[in-house]
Amino acid sequence: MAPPDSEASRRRSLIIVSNRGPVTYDRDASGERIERRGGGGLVTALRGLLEHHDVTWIASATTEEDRVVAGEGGGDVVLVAHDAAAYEGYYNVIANPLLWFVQHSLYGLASEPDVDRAMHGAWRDGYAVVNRAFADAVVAELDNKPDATVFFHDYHLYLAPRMVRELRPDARLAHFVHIPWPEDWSALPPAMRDAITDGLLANDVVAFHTERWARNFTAGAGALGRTTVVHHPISIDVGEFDELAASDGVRRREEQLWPGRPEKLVVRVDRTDPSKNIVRGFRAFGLLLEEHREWRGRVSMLALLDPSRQSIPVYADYLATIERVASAVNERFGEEGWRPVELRVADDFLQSVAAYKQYDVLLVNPVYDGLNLVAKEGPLVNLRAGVLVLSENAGAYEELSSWAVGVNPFDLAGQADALHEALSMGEAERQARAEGLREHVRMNDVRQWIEALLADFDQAAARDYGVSARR
Ligand code: GDG
Repeated sequence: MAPPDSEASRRRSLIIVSNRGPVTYDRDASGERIERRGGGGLVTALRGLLEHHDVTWIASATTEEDRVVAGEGGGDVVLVAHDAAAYEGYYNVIANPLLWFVQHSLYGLASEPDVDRAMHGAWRDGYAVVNRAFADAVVAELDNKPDATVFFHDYHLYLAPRMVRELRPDARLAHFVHIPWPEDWSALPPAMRDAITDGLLANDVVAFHTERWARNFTAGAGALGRTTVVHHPISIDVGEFDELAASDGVRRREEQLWPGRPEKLVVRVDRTDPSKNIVRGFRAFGLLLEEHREWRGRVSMLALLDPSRQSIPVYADYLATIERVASAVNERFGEEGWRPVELRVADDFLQSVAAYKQYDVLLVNPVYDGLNLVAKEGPLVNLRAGVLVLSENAGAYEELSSWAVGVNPFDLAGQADALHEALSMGEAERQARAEGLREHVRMNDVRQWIEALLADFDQAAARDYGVSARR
């Protein structure tokens, strides 16, 4: 075997494995198959790989037509059709909410989680079964591409790497965890948390966005064995965003964004997820209006919220609370001709980009967040030297803190103060901070993220080569 080529730009053989894939299929009214581009930051970030490398992408079949495509086999996208009951347990009981809640520290431990028989059943007959189906699909693909690096994504797939490793001891495996890695996993029974750690440690490379998450993982994992733990923050496709910001669709939405906009606009853009801390954001804004009468009638908060995971009761409840608290702020402070909070619950990505261009303050205050792409996208295209108010628990804070106004996400008073500071900041300071953010994002495009990871895969492969050469 020749030593692996370390040149980062050469064409590679990759198998990407993620729950959601780059495309989903449906049928139109006439019965013709149609292809839809998958959403989300992950798919956008990885799409660049498709152009330059030999990539097979393995993902779950999520529509009826996906299942038909899965049965046909072949192609660069392999869709795995799961048993419906297994998928329900895997996705709606274990991955979201249990793992998501543990990893974002969202549980109030006095009353939740209840790891009851049903949850143990969902772990065994859902999460493990779906992970096994993914592992089998990876092993079948490795038979076609034995030199490929397998690149797993996220918390849906913690068990699959160990399952693959047992069947293919020499496979090259890597895993990127897109969400936080907390210090405290004690809400999970030991068998579950040990299986998660063991699954990840079957990889040659385990990667996180930040040093903080990587450090927590390393501290809890014990002996790392063959695994290298690294951290590289994901980023955005700067060229694509520049084009998008200048596009007709975004310009049209900018004109419609807020006829008769107030003097100052605070914007937030989020999925309706409890980790995003939307309710505390409204409460902090209410506190600002209570304590600083001078802002009444002059500043409004525009919240563009993409409805998320509404089949999970806690998510449906959270959206109801969002609507209630936004109304309460409006009832208390609203006046003829001025609405304090404008809430729009819709999936309209172009509207989000339009709002990025127009904010005076961008509020990104998650309880915890693996990274948070909004904190990079907004400053890249903003036209008003707007100020970023950023949670210290967002992964992006590690990179962006020197230009942002930092907040603790639980500190309502602190967030109200931060909003006041951001709204009152002088022009020169706002310009300097906005420029710092923009330049940082420009210089650290998503390509840097991918190249850094590919270099890590090379290093791991070189190390394995060294080991086998010595044998
Ligand atoms: C996870 C981690 C990590 C905006 N409006 C709409 C819409 N967007 C786009 C944004 C942005 C994306 O959605 C949201 O990305 P985030 O990073 O803020 O958050 P998560 O969805 O929680 O992503 C996160 C990320 O993975 C990548 O590793 O940064 O920490 O939680 O790109 O522009 N998308 C849709 N409709 C909209 O109206 N579909």
